[in-house]
Amino acid sequence: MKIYLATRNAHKIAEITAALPDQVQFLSLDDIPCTDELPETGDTIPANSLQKAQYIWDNYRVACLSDDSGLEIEALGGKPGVHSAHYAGTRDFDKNMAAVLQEIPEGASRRAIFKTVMTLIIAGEVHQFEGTVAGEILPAKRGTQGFGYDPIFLPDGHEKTFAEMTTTEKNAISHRNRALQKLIAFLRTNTI
Ligand code: ITT
Repeated sequence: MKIYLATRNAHKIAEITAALPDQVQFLSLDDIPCTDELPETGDTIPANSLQKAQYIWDNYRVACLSDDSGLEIEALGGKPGVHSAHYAGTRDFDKNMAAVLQEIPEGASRRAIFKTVMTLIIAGEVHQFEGTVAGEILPAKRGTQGFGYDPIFLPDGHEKTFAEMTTTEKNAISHRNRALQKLIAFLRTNTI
């Protein structure tokens, strides 16, 4: 089956396509073609995820999958959360990491979770899948791979940050892949 991926984030596309089974043909928004900016005005990650997929379904009536993700830091009351992409006012990953590192109070918990909510719309029916991974926020960046907050996130039980891992290593444990595995199980039993 064909699923259009409702995202403009090339890093997400790489991680998702690496994990999707062969029976699923992944297509991009350019294949529709759709050049519109996807709406993301919700207050929560699930709401934003739904908004992006619903926009594609409503306008193009194609099976689609969106991914809305964020980093929730305990000491910051769950921020940056739904605002992860533009936390410091821009999409600059270094500025966003610097902002959260500066805001975590001295001596406070450094516990955090990465969360992904994927929304699949097939034949107008909405299905959501959530994946999370817990870890610690390091005081300084480590590693150059991945994207976003990967250099400051050390997943529990691992010695490497997400930015020190290959895509395969990150995919084995990531929030995104945990959501994807639920999606794949759903597709296996329901549509493909
Ligand atoms: P689309 O809406 O087009 O999918 P986006 O980059 O705007 O792309 P989000 O709204 O979901 O995506 O924002 C997620 C932000 O959270 C992203 O820009 C990163 O800063 C961060 N993020 C999400 N997943 C991440 C991951 O696996 N590793 C590191 N940071 C991540």
